Amino acid sequence: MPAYDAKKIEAKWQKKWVEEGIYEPDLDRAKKPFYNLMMFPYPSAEGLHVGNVYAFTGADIYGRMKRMQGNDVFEPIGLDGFGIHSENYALKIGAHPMDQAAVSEKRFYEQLQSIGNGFAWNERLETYDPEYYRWTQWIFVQMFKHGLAYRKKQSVNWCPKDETVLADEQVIAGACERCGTKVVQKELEQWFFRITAYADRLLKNLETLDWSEKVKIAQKNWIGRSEGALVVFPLKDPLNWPTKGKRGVEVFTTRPDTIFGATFMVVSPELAQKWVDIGWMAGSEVKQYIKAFAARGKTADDGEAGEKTGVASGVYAINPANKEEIPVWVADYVLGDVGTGAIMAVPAHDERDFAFAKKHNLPMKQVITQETGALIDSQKFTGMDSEKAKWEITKLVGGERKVQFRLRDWLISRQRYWGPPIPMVYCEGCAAKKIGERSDMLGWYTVPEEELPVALPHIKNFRPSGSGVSPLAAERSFYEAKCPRCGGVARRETDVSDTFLDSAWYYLRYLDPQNEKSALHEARVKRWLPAEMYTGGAEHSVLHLLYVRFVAMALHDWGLVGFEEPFKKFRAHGLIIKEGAKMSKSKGNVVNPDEYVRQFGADTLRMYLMFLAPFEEGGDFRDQAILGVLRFLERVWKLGQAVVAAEKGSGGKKGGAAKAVMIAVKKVTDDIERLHYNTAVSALMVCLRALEDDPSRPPAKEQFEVFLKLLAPLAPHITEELWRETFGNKTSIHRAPWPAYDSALIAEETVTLIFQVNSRVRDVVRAASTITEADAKALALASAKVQNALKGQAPRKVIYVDKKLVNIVI
Ligand code: ANZ
Ligand code: ZN
Repeated sequence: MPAYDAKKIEAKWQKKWVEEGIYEPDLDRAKKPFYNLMMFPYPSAEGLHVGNVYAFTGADIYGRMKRMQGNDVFEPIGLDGFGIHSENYALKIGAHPMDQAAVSEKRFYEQLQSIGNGFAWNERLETYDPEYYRWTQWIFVQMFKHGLAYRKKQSVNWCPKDETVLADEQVIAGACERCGTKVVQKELEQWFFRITAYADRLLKNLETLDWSEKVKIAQKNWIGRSEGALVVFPLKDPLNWPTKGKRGVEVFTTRPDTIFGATFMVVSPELAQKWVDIGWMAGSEVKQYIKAFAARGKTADDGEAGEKTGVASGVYAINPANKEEIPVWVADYVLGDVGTGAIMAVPAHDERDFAFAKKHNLPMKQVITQETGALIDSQKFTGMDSEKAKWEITKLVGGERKVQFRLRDWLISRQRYWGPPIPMVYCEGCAAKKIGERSDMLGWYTVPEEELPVALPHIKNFRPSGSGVSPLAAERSFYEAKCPRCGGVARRETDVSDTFLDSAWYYLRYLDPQNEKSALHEARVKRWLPAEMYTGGAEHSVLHLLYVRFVAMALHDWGLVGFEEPFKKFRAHGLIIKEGAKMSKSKGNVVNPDEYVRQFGADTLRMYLMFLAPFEEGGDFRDQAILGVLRFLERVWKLGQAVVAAEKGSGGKKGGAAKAVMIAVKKVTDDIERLHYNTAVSALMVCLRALEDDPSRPPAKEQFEVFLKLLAPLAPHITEELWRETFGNKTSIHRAPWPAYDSALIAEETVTLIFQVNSRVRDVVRAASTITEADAKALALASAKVQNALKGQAPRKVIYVDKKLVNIVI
């Protein structure tokens, strides 16, 4: 009997699968297209770690079952190799990012190949390929033409270590998402995408999506819709009344019903600066406070808990509801770029205002009862329900109802080297003559589409300069350009775009990566999208997953795609933990999958990883148990040989393990659908034991083949070898039909139990037909519905009718 030689088998089939193209669906004619997308990796290290393998394998198992269930599964792969992750890695090892890309590409693809996924290799793409980023730039051009890309000067998040700006989404608790360095604020002119124009739709569409709940919640909070009112508080004797315009401070509040409790106001340091400039505010204390704020920049704590610093401005306002005079303070817990940058403070009902009032001895006044939510001490509104009072009071004070979002525009420019140059040209001559492609962007022109891509040159000085400009700004041959309008000397934009733009449309390009005429293949996009399944990390909840939706909506509005939402279903995989921490290079707990593949084989590693926990939960990598999985596959191998030997002789026993196999079919099918691969593995282990139970007579071939099919998504190589070589099937097991189960056969195995409380039916459950009286009673008492009906009362008597009924008498 040949021994199980994983290494040999795996190399052989990986090669053969590609030759036979069994994972290449017909993109133009597929009848049952099933796009099984997974987030493509970025080469930010020497290679993939076990956590990455976990994610890819889990996504692949789902796709493999779908393929066997008769779908035309498309499972592409590529590299998100442009951008700061890969650039930082190159910097770290002293390589040039462009040279390193070629090295990483080879290494990553080899690794991805070695884990045996059903990838459509023909469609692979790399975001740094000029043929790819040509179209990334094209999308930028479209954004500009549609008014969704613009420049403005703004205080932006700056990472002093990476020497580049960061989008708000890339700042986690005040620190750089990538390197953990404390982020500071810098005033710079930058490119933005107007994602805020889509805030409402990005929020509303969430309801229609079958996505991981935690991702939807994160997006909802990030978009942060709040309904409230804009209310003007007149100022009393400002130092220098403006002669025109509103003589007051406008605030945004979600609680206009509490206005009678507004005992002071607070303006942000940024707004205070403006007031100082126009002479509404003076005083050295205020100026000093503003100066100190500007010097230290925004911190993670601003607007949150923490020290509530602030100073009185000496200015007073009039509460428009009760005409009382209230002081105006300056404090950094009010954010300059949120709402109007000023608030009415209601310390009795707002936590932050309460903390501030306590610290600075400011008055508090309760205006809503805790018990009934009705107004008190609010003149004619006293007694009114607070929800109703909101809009009545808004009317009284001449306010305006307003919906506000927390979402900011997407900061798209990066002062780095390794990315797609932003395809824009600036002409000073045109700007002086007040012309430009857009009236709000004088002097700015998009690079003509036929001139794309704006190629990223291989330059020597690619390191970030720290001066707030890209290294490309030092390359005359790059930035010198001709004005597309007047032909005069113009300057090319030298910033590159955010990596998240690269990954905001890659799923479209996979469908036709070599297309030289267009970014996307319309007919294929129509056939394959929106994708049936998308799998990836939850850490991208408000980054990639929001941007990719935004870009799809924009493409939809420009008439380029027919859908607004690119992914019907999204599931976030869990993380692989090692020694109590998420696997990462910086923690030094990275496990290299190669050694495991070499020692045990990809099939064993795949199954071991999937056995750890439900896919969406992740698990702890302790390699002791991996041997157990290897033994399991060796037993499968051995049994396979025995089945064939018996076929040649007297034949296997017919139908001996039929029930066990049937139960496995149902369990594995359901478990893979739910991404509970761990229990699918256990079910296969139970099934194997049943198949092995009579060592003298192996199971019938048909039964064993069903078992092999169930195992195929998890262990694609060994099953293919047994299927084709040992059993002599002509075509791949991975295209064989997924087994169906006979529910009648399974039904025999279970019984229906009715649970009653005082003879009223409260619950109906299925249980094993072998259930004992004690277990049935315990099951009944554990039922949530029964518990509800009991309302905490102890049962007086429990009546049991064998395998049919439990009646609890109270
Ligand atoms: C009075 C009030 C009373 C408020 C109360 C809340 C509770 P969301 O829902 O997150 O949008 N606010 C407005 N602009 C602000 C700024 N620039 N910086 C810090 N806080 C600001 O929050 C809206 C509420 O946050 C607003 O409603 C305002 O405080 C505060 F019992 O007004 B509220
Ligand atoms: Zn010009």
